[in-house]
Amino acid sequence: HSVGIIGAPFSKGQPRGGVEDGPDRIRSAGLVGRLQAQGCGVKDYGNLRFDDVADDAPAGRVMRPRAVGSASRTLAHAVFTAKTDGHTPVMLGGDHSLAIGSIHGHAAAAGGALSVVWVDAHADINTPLTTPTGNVHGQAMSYLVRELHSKIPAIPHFSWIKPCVSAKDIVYIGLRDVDPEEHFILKHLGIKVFSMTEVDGLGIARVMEETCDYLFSDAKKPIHLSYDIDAIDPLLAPATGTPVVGGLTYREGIYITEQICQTGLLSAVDLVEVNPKQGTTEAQVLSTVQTAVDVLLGCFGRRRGGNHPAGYRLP
Ligand code: DIR
Ligand code: MN
Ligand code: MN
Ligand code: MN
Repeated sequence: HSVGIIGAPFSKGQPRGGVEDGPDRIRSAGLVGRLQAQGCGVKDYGNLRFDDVADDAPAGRVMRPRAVGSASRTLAHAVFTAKTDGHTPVMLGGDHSLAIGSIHGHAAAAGGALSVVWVDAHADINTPLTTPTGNVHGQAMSYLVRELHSKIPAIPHFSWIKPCVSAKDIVYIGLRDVDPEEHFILKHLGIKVFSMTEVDGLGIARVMEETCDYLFSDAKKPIHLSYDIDAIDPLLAPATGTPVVGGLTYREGIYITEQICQTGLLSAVDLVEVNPKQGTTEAQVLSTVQTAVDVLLGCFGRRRGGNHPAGYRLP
């Protein structure tokens, strides 16, 4: 594997400061060295710099539309470049509005259809007209899904965004805080959802088996894994903007990545919503950041049963 790390210190898809420190904190926890130690090539593209937008009045309910639209466009280009350089992009957020750019850039580079596995406490599929908060991190998916295109009004700095994912190519895992309008959208479009209720009922092994069966029922497509750290239980990952009780355990959260890695189809990853300022102690921040690192190591071949390099010989 060759991993292309893209830091995206962006927070304007939601109201809380601090999430822009996610990329550097995740790097400081040793991400690059640990990926290399498990045999991954790593190119760190560093942190993106996002344009300041002076006048960014809401567009209808949508908050800070110009900053969000332009940051995601910058990120889309960076992901496209990393992909065409031959790397598997790992976008370190920043908030989840960035998935608009990440998935858009990935789809452009892949040239054909993608599967999206969205691991999150939230569905992030409010449209600009249903959003209760105006925060784009709660709307990211709505701009990407083809079947919602007619429900998306024009928004300044969003006109470059073309829907690039089909509803049937999406799987959600970990949901436990879904707005009524989002729930209607998920049902209406027949989107595959493994909420925490299904994780409880089936167990994570069945959930991942069914996820893979579902995604591979037609053509095997490259997988975009968009992993919101708030999918993990806040007892372990408290340093995030919108924690929700009753989340994935460490073991469930890592098992998801091991199984996605096993498919051999993982093609890009987002790790978002690590917000060091939302931790009340340094221990809380470290627990969140270390969990994020382990999620990423699991995406790129780390197995809890152990690993050894190909061609290893006993001395
Ligand atoms: C809520 C909260 N559904 C919204 N969403 C997210 O703002 O649309 N919180 N993503 O993290
Ligand atoms: Mn999210
Ligand atoms: Mn979330
Ligand atoms: Mn969120």
